[in-house]
Formats: sequence, C-alpha cells, structure tokens
Amino acid sequence: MLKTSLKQQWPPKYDLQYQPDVNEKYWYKDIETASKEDLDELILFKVKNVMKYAYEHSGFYQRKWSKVGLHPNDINSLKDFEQVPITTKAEVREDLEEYAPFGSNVCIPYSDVHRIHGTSGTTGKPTVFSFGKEDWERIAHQHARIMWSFGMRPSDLMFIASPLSLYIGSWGALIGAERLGAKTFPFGAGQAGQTEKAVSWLKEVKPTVFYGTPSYALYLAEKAVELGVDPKEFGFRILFFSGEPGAGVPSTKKKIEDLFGGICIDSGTMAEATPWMSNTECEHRTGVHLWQDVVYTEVVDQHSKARVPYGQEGVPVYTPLERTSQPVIRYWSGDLTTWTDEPCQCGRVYPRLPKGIYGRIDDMVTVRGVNVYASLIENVVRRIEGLGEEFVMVVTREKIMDEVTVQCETVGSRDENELRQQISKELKRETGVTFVVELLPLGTLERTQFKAKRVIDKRNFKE
Ligand code: 8LE
Repeated sequence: MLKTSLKQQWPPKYDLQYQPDVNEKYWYKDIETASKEDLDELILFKVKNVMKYAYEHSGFYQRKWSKVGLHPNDINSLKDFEQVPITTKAEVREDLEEYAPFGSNVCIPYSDVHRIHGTSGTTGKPTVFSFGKEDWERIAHQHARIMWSFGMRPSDLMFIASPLSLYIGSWGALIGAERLGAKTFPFGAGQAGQTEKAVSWLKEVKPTVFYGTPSYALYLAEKAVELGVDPKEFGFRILFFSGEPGAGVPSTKKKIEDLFGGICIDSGTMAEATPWMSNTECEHRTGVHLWQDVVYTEVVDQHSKARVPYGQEGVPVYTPLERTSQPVIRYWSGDLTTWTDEPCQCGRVYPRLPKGIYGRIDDMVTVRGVNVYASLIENVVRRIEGLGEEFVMVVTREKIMDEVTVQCETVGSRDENELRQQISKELKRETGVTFVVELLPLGTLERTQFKAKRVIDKRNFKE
C-alpha cells in the first residue's frame, strides 16, 4: 500500500533534504514498485488535482474546456481522462500571441516567477515558459530521483555538454544533479573551438557522467580521436542523453558505449512537459520508463487520437502532474513510439518505450508507401564498418514519387562499390525500401554541437 500522505497533498511537498542510502536501488521504493492499482490511484489523484487547479487558475484552460462543456469534476477515472481534449503547440503559440508575452496559462502572479525559459523558435515565434520556485524545486527533486535509477550518486561529477541557454535540457540536468548532491561541471556547448577545449578539460578533470545530445557525444569522440585522445581516457561511467533520437537506437547506443566505455542512457520528453526526465532508462537500458506519477504519459493514435493498446505505435501525449506555474494537460508531442507494459529487470512498474522515441510525424518520409524515419537509417549507418557517424537523408520528388538519397561518409580503405552495396542491402532489409546511397569523404557533412538535422527536404510542393 502506498503511504496515504502521498494522496492527501497536492501540490506535493517533498522533503528536499531526503536522500536514500547510496546502496538503495530506488529513491521511493513504495511508488516505483507499487501495484498497478495503487499507482493508478496515485496518478488519478494527481490528474484530478492538476485539472482542478488549471480550471481555477488558467484562462487558457478555462476557455478551452468551456468550449466543449468540460468540468474537472467530470473526470473520475483515468478512462474519463482519455476524453479530455489534447493541447497542441499551435494553440499555445496562438495564446502567447494574444496574451503576449507570457500567455494566459501562467497560473502564478508575476512576482512569484522564478525562471523563464523557452524553445529555440526555429519554426516560428519562440515559446516562453515561466516556472515558479516551488515548481523548480519539484522538477529538481524528480530529476534527482530519476537520475538515481540509472545509477547516478552524490559522488559523481556531471559534465554538461549542451547549451546553457533558454534550452531547458541543460538546466534540468543541472538542477537534478545538484538536488542529488552530485557535483556539476556546466561546460556548455555551441561556441567555436569549445569542443577542442572540452577534450583537454575532460582529460584533466575526469567527470564521471556526461550529459548532452548523442550527435554531440559522437562529434566529441571524433574530435578527441583527431587530437590523439582515446575517449575512454575521459573515464565516463554514465553517458546520459536527451534532445533527439540516438541513445535509444541500438547501433548508436552500442557505438557510444564502445567509444566511451560507459553506459548510454536515453531520456527526454519535451521542454513543455518538464520535468522532462519522466521518460528515462534505468541502468538496465531496456528502453525509457514512463515515470507515470511524475508526468502521466499516454500513447495515442496519430489520426483518431484514441489511446492505443500496449504493443502498438502511437504519439506520446504528456500531462505533468505537479506543475502549478504553467500546467499543461494532454500535450501533443508529434513524436512516434511504441509502448509496452512488459516488466523490466529493475522491478519498476512503469510502462516502457522499448525503442524510445524514434521519429517525428513531420520528419517522416513516405517512400513508395513505406514510412521511413531517420532513426531507422541511423541504426544501419552506425553499425557498418567503414562509415563515419554522420548521415543525412535528402528527399526529392521525382514526378509523383518521393526519392531518398542517403548520404554518409567513409572512413578507412574499404572498396566503395562493395560498401555502397552493403549499405543498400542493409537499408532495404531494415526498411523494405531501396535508397540511393551517396558516399562522401569524411568531414563533408555538417557537424553539430546540439541537435542534428537528419532530413533535408528538397521536394517542391508547389508543383
Ligand atoms: C528521441 C527533452 C529536452 C529538454 O531535452 C528537449 O530536447 O526538449 P525540446 O527542445 O522541447 O525538444 C523536444 C523534442 O525533441 C521531442 O518532441 C522529440 O522530437 C525530441 N527528443 C527529445 N528527447 C528525445 C527526442 N527524440 N529521443 C529522445 N530521447
């Protein structure tokens, strides 16, 4: 049975000094190994409270729900919750335009705002988020708890290798590590010459945990080798990632573990759904666990928006359960995944995404009726001997058919014809589609210190 106190208090007040013993596997054993019924009861308690709170404090949700005649009192089960309308990024953007600059979903007075963050705004106006101090502390607390599950402990030193900017990824990792009692080395990424500096600092300081994007870890390894340093010399025991697919792609995971010699952990939902670590692998690395009492994640059909059964593919929809400054309820991710409730060796009860998040609906390319994601190509490219880590898919339209050229780089002295044939064959086996393969000299494709762009779309839709 769960402690009743957990179901009596919302927003939850955590003991911010609490730490399990370092040999403890779980942070909150009673929740993480609860029965499904107990866990669902706790989730429902939080769902009802966050909805009631949003209804009372958020102009955005008051208007959105009144339009469809929804009142939080109508939600008496997790099944009822499936009927609550989805919230999209487009709606949030419109609200930010209309109620500039912070939108009508901020539920605390301006004087209580502690941090302002945002999305990069590469496609349109940036999305701004406000966090109150109590939310910020709860995010740190939950992140620490989740980081505990993949083996991070107070004796660790975490190297943060993603931009310390508006991007919430780096800050979420920083405050989680601090709450856990670990040391942090917020190095950042993205400046010219920073990767070379990272190599020399890493050799000196020897942090035990890496945080960044998978593309950047591979670039860092490439740079290290170029400078005559074996990435294993850094001595990372854990490499922890969010921001893009990769850490959940089997051949990339293996490559990262082989190159650095530590374990590779996949994590990450979206900035809007912070605490974004609510999708994170445990030390067994069987796919991200959905920490349902932190953020309630549902996987729904991309067209009907109805919940899909375990074992099937769909789009994750997120409801952070403890946010009071800017709650989001059933937030549409636009990503694709498959979920399962098969148990993991770690004993946690949460459902899992065994293949992580493997694509975005809008980055999906349909080639002769088959849906192809960059992560499928990645899984092939990263396991073939004689290829570098970088690749892109260039999409063109020949009459009415989409063509995809996979560009990758060669390393070593393999015969190019033989290599091209092997790539084609393995791509065909992985995806069922024949691709044009173009081999380029090492160093031709763009490198990134953040999230890689893997699809270049040259289709002209105006024709
Ligand atoms: C596959 C989660 C965070 C803070 O690191 C982040 O990148 O949030 P952001 O900038 O709002 O981007 C969210 C999008 O990045 C997701 O919708 C998904 O498309 C992608 N993404 C993030 N983490 C992963 C991921 N895709 N695997 C991941 N682990």
